[in-house]
Amino acid sequence: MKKNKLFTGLASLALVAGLVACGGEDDASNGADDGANGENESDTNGDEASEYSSAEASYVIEAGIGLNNQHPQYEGLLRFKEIVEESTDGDVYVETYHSSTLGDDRQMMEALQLGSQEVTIPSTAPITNFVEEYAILDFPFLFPNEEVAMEVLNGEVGDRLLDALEDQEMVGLAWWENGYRDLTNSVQPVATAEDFEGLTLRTMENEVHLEAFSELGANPTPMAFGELFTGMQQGTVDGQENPLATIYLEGYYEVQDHYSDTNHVYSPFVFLMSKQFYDGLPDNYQEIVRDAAQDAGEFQIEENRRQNNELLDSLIDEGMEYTEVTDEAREEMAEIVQPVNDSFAEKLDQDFVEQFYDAIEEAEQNLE
Ligand code: TK8
Repeated sequence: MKKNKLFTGLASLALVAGLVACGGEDDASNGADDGANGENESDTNGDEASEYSSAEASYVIEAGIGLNNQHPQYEGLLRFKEIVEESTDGDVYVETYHSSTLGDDRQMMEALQLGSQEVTIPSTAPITNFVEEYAILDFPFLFPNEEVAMEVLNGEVGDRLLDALEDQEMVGLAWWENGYRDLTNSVQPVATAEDFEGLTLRTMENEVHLEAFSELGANPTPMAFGELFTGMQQGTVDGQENPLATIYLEGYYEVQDHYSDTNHVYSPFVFLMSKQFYDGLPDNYQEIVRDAAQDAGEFQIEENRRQNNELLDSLIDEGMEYTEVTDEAREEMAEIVQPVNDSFAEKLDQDFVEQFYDAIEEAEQNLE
């Protein structure tokens, strides 16, 4: 990725300033108790405290995410806002919206294409509806760990995936991280592949996920993230799968009984900007938003991993029953869904698939 030294320097200065300014803000680790859906109601969408204002800015970025304001993704977005506003002395202003108020991942991407919204940070799964190569990221049990995943995404194949977004009127500025996905449900403890049988599970809007969960014997139902809490509450679905931080911070323990650390698929986020908007920015501002997305992403990834690793006890405290999934059980699940991976891999560009698998192998060796 191209980097301009001057602006990288500016961005990291702003980052330090941001760290200081940030102290004492929302405490994400215990915020989930604040609202029925894990939200902190006192926080107004679009209007986060800032010394700058949209009225004085030449460019206003409307940035929306699906998760609530307790999630590290929102903290990362606030970091992006700080860096961009400080680096441009308020000439680029960022309005931040959480909890799907601007729409769900897919709708927000469509708004980016139209140029009616400037930024969103979706999970990659719904991107397959725009660029089919993204399907490879949804293959269950593909990446052995988060470090390998990030090494691959930040390398050549990852760049190739980001570049492919331009034909879809979007610019991919950086990889962020959602994390390994785990299962929750209200019917039965799930410890092995057999336990998926008959469960109605909400999945993201993605063919690989639909087929993989069918293969495991579940009844997958694609549903927008914003409808999920109500879907579980009303019993439209028995369960869902998301990383631990989401499960806890969105308050799913209020409507779900069982949690299993299936770790069945690694889920990246990608920081997207409307191409129309990006192309209209002067070169130095393009550098600033690019570096800010990258730097804020590094912070987001660190915070996200910390919470994904630490929140299990809190989830149990809230009354969820934890079922441990053994490596052996994961291997059995992986074997069952392998034909799904293989059949999707056949449909994709073969050079790309090969390049992708090679990159995983190489990253594993480098990180050994
Ligand atoms: C939030 C989504 C969410 C994803 C999902 O907009 O839909 O389950 O995991 O994080 O991107």
